[in-house]
Amino acid sequence: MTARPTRPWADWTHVLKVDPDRELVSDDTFDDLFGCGTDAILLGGTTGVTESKVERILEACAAAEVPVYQEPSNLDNVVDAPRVDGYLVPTVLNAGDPFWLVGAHKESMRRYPDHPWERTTTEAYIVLNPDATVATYTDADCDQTPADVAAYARTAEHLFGQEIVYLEYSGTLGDSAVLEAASDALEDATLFYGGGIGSYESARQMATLADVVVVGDLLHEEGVDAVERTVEGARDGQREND
Ligand code: 1GP
Repeated sequence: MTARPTRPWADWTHVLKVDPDRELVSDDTFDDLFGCGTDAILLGGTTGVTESKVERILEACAAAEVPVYQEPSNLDNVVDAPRVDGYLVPTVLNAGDPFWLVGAHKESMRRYPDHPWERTTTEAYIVLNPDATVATYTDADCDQTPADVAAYARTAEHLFGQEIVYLEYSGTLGDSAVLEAASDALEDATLFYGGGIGSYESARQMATLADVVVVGDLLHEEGVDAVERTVEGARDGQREND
């Protein structure tokens, strides 16, 4: 068996988050999606994701060369399949409900003792859009200054050993001062940014500060061509970042 790379996300610039509970726009196919230039596909959504919906997409991914990761949103939709290159499991640092910080994780250890833990990593989420479903779901305290977010980022990296810190503005474009504070605070951890990326320019802008930009809604609302423009923007932003 070929060894899987360690920390592959350190080489990513753009991730496409596919919500198994949502459809592609008409005319788009999964083959279009796999050819859009993204570095990885992340299967995840906050609500309505079931095992069978994830499996349907994994079947479509069978021949795709792009890496496919699952980001399970609850205990009921973890799919253990060889096609899944890895599992990125959110832990929400600013969750009001500790279930989303550690409780769900403990239950997953109880329920899935034989899960492929060797290809499973946590992502330290900081949820920052109070109007997002994920904020309601986790009862997140989104009232965070740039200094707070920097402190969370350092906590994640230095105390909790997190390899990925994820600023989550799902549904809206985030505050670049907050993103910059997180970027400055981190040493080796990879900074993911997600939320409201809808154009070449917004992807470029966020990729000048984040290591990886995550695009979600755009795929389901405007389609693969629009996502391709964000891949170009992210690559250009990353070059400015280097
Ligand atoms: C959502 O961070 C991702 O979890 C991407 O956000 O859907 O707003 O692009 P959008």
